[in-house]
Amino acid sequence: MRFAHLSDSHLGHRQYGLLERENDFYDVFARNIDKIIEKDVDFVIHSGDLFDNNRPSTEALVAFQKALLRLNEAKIPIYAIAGNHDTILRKGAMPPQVLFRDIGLKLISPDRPYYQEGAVLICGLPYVANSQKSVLIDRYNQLSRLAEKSIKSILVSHQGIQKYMPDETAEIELSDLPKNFDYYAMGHIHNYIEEDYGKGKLVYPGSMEIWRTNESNDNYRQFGKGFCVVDLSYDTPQVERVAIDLPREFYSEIIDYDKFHERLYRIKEEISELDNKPMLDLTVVGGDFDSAELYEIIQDAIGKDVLNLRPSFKPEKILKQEIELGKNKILDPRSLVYKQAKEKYGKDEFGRLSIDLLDNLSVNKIDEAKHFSDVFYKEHYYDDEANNDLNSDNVSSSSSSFSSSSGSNSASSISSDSLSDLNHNDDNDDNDENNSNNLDEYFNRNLEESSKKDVEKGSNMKKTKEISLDNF
Ligand SMILES: [Mn+2]
Repeated sequence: MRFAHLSDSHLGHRQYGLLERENDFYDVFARNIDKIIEKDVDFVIHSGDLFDNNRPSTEALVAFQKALLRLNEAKIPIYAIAGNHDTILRKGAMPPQVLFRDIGLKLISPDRPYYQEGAVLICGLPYVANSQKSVLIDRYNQLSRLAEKSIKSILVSHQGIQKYMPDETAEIELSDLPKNFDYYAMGHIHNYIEEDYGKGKLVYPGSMEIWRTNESNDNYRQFGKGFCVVDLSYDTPQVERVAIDLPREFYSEIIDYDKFHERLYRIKEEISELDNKPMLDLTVVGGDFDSAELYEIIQDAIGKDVLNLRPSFKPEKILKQEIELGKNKILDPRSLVYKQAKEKYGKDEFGRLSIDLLDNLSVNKIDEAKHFSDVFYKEHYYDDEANNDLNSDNVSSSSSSFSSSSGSNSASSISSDSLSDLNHNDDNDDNDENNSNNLDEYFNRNLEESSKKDVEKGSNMKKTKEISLDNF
């Protein structure tokens, strides 16, 4: 029994507002599907963030439709969950994946939490937000009980695990995952991660393209971008990494001013060999120079040969300032609000709620933020009876819109709760990416002002959007 595991394809992402980059994402997705068909696997699992946002463009929908039809033709079923990017948080709201259910997509959702594929149980759930951690853990445990009865089992989940995340705002610890699955088909983290866990393997295949500039460094150089082919016929699953070439190179370089001219010349030579214009991020550090002048030199030398040029400059005096600012500079806003809320109210839950509020308010999602506060309030301050009312209310709304005509296999104990309402989506689909330097700079200057004024008013000023905050 062999299957392909992929994740975080982010169809529809138009990096830096460039149509070429949007097409790159479609192109690489199609080539991943080609390769999967060539590998002749028994089925496919997609672990979320199929689309870059919860209202995908027609182009993005068609890109997936094409892939699905080709998999159908090859008689390879595909299972999927929704990630934080492609779900909608509202009672009864449907993720775009629902569109494809009738043409073969096997959507794993609260209404249909598991499927049986031969001897393999495939179960899972869509992304669950930070403040709903207890719900997530309950759900994992329910699914774990199903797995106990199965010969082979796969858990599909789109969450961040603390151990692999750079900040302190992941939803779960590694040990929160039940230990009795054979394979943990994870999504959300864009790096490639493969590890033994319990009796099986835990894998993040990573994103399929470089979605954020810093992904060009991470471990992309070592493992590439792509998917995994997993063979379940061994005691411990065998995982084969399949890297798929990206449509264009992505350079992200830090150059000492001393070596600037030499290195620029080398880059010019390198990129002249490439078939497609690369993306280029250059940071020049140290020394005493005029940034505008240097910018012109770079632009003249290679401006025409790259698709996108993003230079930044840190001459000696700026470097000095950064050292003086010290540690605060590397604190990201999510970690900061998390820490402050946790300290102030003495409980982890408050920290988690504050992250959800920040994520949503910073992109003007007032309704969603309100939803989180409501759920949180009801969970923590209502008595049990009121809580039950809340749950039964959610049952009717989620099953009326979500249940599929053929959803016969779902376990009623699992499907009858409110997870569909707890989906969370950053929807950070603005075209302009922030690199961390800009973010830090901005953060140091404006956090206090903007968080007081803009967030309280509930208006999404452009500035708050600039500090919008999803990592993945
Ligand atoms: Mn993602």
